[in-house]
Amino acid sequence: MSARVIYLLVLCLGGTLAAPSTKVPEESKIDFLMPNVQPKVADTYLCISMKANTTPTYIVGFAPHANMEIAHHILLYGCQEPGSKKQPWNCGEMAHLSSDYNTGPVCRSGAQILYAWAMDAPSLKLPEGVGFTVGGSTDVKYLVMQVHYKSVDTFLPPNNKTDSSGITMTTTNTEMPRRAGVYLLGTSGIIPSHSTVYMETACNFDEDVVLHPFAFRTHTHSLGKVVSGYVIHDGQWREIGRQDPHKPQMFYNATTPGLEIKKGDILAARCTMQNDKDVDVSIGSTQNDEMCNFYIMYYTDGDRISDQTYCFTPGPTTWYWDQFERADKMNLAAIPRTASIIPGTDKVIKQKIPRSIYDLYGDGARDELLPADYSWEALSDNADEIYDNLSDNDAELLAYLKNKLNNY
Ligand code: IYT
Ligand code: CU
Ligand code: CU
Repeated sequence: MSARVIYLLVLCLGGTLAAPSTKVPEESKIDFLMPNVQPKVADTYLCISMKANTTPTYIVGFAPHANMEIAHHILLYGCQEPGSKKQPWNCGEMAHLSSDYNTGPVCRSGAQILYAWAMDAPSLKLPEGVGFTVGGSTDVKYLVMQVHYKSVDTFLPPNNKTDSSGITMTTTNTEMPRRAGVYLLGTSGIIPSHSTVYMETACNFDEDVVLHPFAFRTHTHSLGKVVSGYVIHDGQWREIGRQDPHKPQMFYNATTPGLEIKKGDILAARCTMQNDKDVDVSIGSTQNDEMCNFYIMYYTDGDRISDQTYCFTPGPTTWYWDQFERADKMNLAAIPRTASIIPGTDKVIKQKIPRSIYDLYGDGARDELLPADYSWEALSDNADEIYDNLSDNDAELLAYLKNKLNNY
């Protein structure tokens, strides 16, 4: 059953691509749906793949077919090679041993996100004349769709239902005047126990192509409070997007319309993370780890997209925006105050460090420690415990601060 559905899907895509191209864009709808799956373990992530054709196809629209009671999120990836040949397969961040499905990564190589849906969010509309190019000579040889089944009650007795959630894509063979792409900003790093830290990343945009960002997506696990992304042009910070990562993690319209990203500009993002746990949390791939991601969806006028597709920097406790090689061009005094404000609220979420560090340097020192809006607050709770119990990461944070102080 499942194999046949996939086979039909592949035939369908092949059929569309074989049609002769005409002047008027001829659009087709392609269903990319789960083949009546029945995951039995909560938090199962299932993937299916579809081969793209040898001639380019332009995806000009996405419509989700899902219901938030069943599918928590859907991600559409472009891959050079899919994570498995068996359909469907378990492609979760922590593959479940008890799963009925074969496990594997989403993509074996060349992963990039093309579309995201989550929790009954409305469908994303691409701007006029914009399409994602897949197949042909592009890096997208396969499309892979991942569906997150958070609760599996409907699949168990007595209901025993099956699911066919997915996406309907609107495609055409007619070349689109504008091409869409996705650029990912992220960090590595550590969020020390009982602290609030900024995970920051910055990169030069150094390509001879102008990007028009029109949508953005944020991604953290549970410790993210707010994620914001910017383009800095001649020392001026412009917000591409800012979101509470506890809201559905889909693509939202850019918060500043009409922005451009040009050669020589700096792209920057910050995740404000709060760790109230008794253990340090690192960036990593499982749900027990954290992530700090800011995705920019853009279009270009023409057929060329950015060759650079991502930017990752180390993050806390050693790397902040002021460590960037071109920090002098960032105008750190102009970091928007809102960078660490959750949309719809008005309080700046400041970095907080364990009392132990604060005690060592006191008020004056704290103010000297970090530039711009890097004001730190000392934690009042757990102060004594933490003081007696400096973890390795606190020690690292301390070393960093000491080093800063020595430079004055
Ligand atoms: C460590 C981390 O930040 N992982 C992210 C970013 C990432 C995206 C892709 C990493 C790799 C990729 O191929 I595409 I390697 C991460 O895993 N983000 C998740 C999805 O896996 C994409 C997310 O929902 O944004
Ligand atoms: Cu999900
Ligand atoms: Cu993640």
